[in-house]
Amino acid sequence: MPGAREVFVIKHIYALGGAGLLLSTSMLAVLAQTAPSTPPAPPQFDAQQIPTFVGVDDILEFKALPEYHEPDFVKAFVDAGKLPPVAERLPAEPMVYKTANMPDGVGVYGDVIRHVIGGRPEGWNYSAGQTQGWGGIDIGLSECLTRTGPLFQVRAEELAPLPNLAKSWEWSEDGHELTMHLVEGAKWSDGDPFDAGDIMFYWNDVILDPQVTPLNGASPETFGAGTTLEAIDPYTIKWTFKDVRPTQYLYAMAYGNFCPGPSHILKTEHPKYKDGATYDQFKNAFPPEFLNMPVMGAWVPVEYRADDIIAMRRNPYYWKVDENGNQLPYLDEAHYRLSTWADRDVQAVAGSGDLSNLEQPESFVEALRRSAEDTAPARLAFGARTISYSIYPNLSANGWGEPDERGQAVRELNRDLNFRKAVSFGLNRQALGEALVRGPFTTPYAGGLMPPTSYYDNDSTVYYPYSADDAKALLEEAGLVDTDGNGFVNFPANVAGGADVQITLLGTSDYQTDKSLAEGVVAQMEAIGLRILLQSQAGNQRDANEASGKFDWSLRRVDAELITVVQNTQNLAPTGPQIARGHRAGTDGNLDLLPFEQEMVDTVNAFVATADADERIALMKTYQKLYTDNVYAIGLTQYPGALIINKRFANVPEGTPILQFNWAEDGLIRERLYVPEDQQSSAELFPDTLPGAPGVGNGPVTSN
Ligand code: BQZ
Repeated sequence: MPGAREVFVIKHIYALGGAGLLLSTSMLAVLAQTAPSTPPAPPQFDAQQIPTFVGVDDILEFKALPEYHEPDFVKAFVDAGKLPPVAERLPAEPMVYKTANMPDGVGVYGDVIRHVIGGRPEGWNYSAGQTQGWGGIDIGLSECLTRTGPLFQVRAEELAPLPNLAKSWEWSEDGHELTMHLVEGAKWSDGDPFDAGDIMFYWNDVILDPQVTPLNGASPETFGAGTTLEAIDPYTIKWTFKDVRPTQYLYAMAYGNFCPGPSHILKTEHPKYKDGATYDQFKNAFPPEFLNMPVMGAWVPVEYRADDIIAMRRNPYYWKVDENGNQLPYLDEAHYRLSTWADRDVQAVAGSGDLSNLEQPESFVEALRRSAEDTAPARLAFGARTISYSIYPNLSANGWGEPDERGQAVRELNRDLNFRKAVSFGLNRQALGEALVRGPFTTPYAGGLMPPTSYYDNDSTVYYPYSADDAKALLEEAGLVDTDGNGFVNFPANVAGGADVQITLLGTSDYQTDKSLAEGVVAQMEAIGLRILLQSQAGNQRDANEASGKFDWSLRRVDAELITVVQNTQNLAPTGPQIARGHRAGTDGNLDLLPFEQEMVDTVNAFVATADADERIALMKTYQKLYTDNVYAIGLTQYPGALIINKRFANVPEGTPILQFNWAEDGLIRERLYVPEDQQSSAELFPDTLPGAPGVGNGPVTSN
C-alpha cells in the first residue's frame, strides 16, 4: 500500500492529465523514498557484566625483585645444568603484575588450559603472513611492543596502551620523535637475547619489504606515511613521525601489527640473507611440524598432530613475574584442539574444553541453559554488544582482484550510492538478527562505529530502514531493470551484455552465523530482484581471497577499530594502499577513492594528528556521518558475546569482553590465570618437560 506522500504525488499526476503518467518509476522513487533515520534503539540487555575500572599503572610495572621462583620441575633442569638459574633467565627488570589487580591474587603453578579452535595452522611464520589457526594461538605466541587487550578495564580518561616489549618511552620536545626502551635482558624461549636487532629485522625486512606482509596485514602506513624507525643501541629504538605526538600509533604497535619474530631464526631463511631463497620458501620455512619455534610468549609449541592438536609447554625464559617473584605463566601447558568454532562452545560448556568466546548466537540458548545448571563446569558471562557483521562492497574499479567484465560492472555498481542505498533499504536487519536467535540479543546495525565506543554518536548515524519498494526504486535509479522478466534485474544493454546482475558474496564457512546471515542476505536480495551467488570458503582461503580483492561483496564480522576507534585507527578508512577491507590499490598501485572516501581518509588522518579530545569527538561524528550516509559498508546485525571459562580457573577479570581492543585471549592476561592445587586436572600431556631445540620433529625434553 503506497505511503501518504506517494498518494499525494499520484493524485497530482492524475491532476496533470495524460502526459503526467509518463513520469518513470524513478521519478516516483525519488519523490517517494523513505527518509533515513537513526538506528532503532537496541533491546534492553541487563545480563552484561561490567568490569572494575582501574588506572593503567594499577596493572603492571617493570622492576627488579629481591628473589625469583620457578616450578620445582624447572628447577630440576637448572640443577641438571640444562638451564641457567631463573634470575639469569629473567631480564634485569622483568614485567611485574600487581597483585591488587589480580582478582584472586598470587597463584600457584600447575595444570593446563585446553583451547578448542576452528582454524588450522599454516606454519609459525607470523611475520610472513602465516596463520597459526587463530583462537588465541598467535595472540599467545606473539608478544608486541605495546599491549591493548586488557584496556577494557582501564578508566576512559586514563586510556593508553600498556607497555610490553617496549617497557617505557618518551616524546621529543617537538613531538616528532618517540624513543622507546626495550625490556633489557629479555630472551627468546630458546635463550637467544631479544633486542633491537629483532625490532629492526621486523621493520626493515618485514614491514618495509613489499614482498612480505605479516599476519593481520601491517604495512608502512600502519605507522604513518613517511615514518622512520632506527636502533639507537641494543635496547633503545627511535621512531620519527611526520605528525606531532601521534599517540595513536602506540595502539598500532600492539597486537597484530608490531609483534616481532625471532630474527636469529627467520633471517636464516629470508631471501635478503639467504642466497637463492625465494619469498615463498621464506614464508613456508617453518611448517607446523617445526616445533619449539622460539617465541616471546608464555608457551612454546612442542607437539603438532594435524587436524588433532597443538600442545605447548611453558617458556622457561618468560620475562614476566608476579609480585612474589614467581616467574609466569602459572599454567605449565596449553592445548589447542583443532576442531570447529561451534565445537569450541560445546566443549567449553561441557567441560572438556576450558575457554570459548561465545560469538555464534545459534549456540546462545543451549549454552545459557547448560551453564545455568549447578553442576555446570563452566561459567558464562556476557559483555557489551561488540560483535557485529557487515557487507563490504568491493569499491575498487581499477583492477584490484583482476575482475572480469561482469566483476568490473559490479564494482561500478558498488561505487554508485543509489545502488548501495538500495541494498541497505532492501535488508530486513531485524529479521536477519532474529533468524540467528530470538530474545534481547541482536539489534539492527547501520554500519560504522559501534555504540560501545565513547566516540559513537547516534545522531551522526544514518540508518536506512527496511523498505523493499525504496530498494527497487533505487535499483532502477541505478539503471537496473528486469528486462528479461525472470525476476532479477539486468545490467543496461551495453554493460556485460545486458545480462542478469550476478553478485558474488564471499563469506567463511567456519561459522554457522556467517552462513546463516549470508543465506538471509541472498534471500532478501532476491526479494528486491538482485541475484547473489554465495561463495562460502574456509577461513584461510576466505581471508586470502578477501585480501587480494577477489570478491564483489564480502560478508564478515566487524573489526576492533569500529569498537574502540583508538585501536587500528588507520584501518577506519583506506588510509593506505593495502589497509581497508573493501578497497585496496588496483593493478597500477593506486587507490581510486570516491570523494566521500577521501573525506573519510582526511578525517581519520586528522584524528590521528590531534590530541585535542573535543576535536577528536567532533571528527568521529563527521566520520560516522560520512560512513553511514554513504553506506561505505552495509551494516547487518549486532549482538553481545559471552566468555565461557571453566570454573577451576582463578584470576579471571570481571567483565572481560570477548572482543574490544582485542579478543578475550589477550584481555584475560592468560599468563596470570591459575588453578588452585585441589582443583588441578591431570590433563597435561607432557608433564615436567620443557621445550627442546627448534626443529622439525623435535619435541619437549625432560630434565634427566
Ligand atoms: C577469537 C580469535 C582470536 C580473524 C579469527 C578468525 C579468522 C579471522 C578472527 C575468535 C577467531 C575466533 O577469530 O573466532 O573468537 O578466538 O580467533 O584470534 O575468524 O578467520 O581472519 O580476523 O580474529
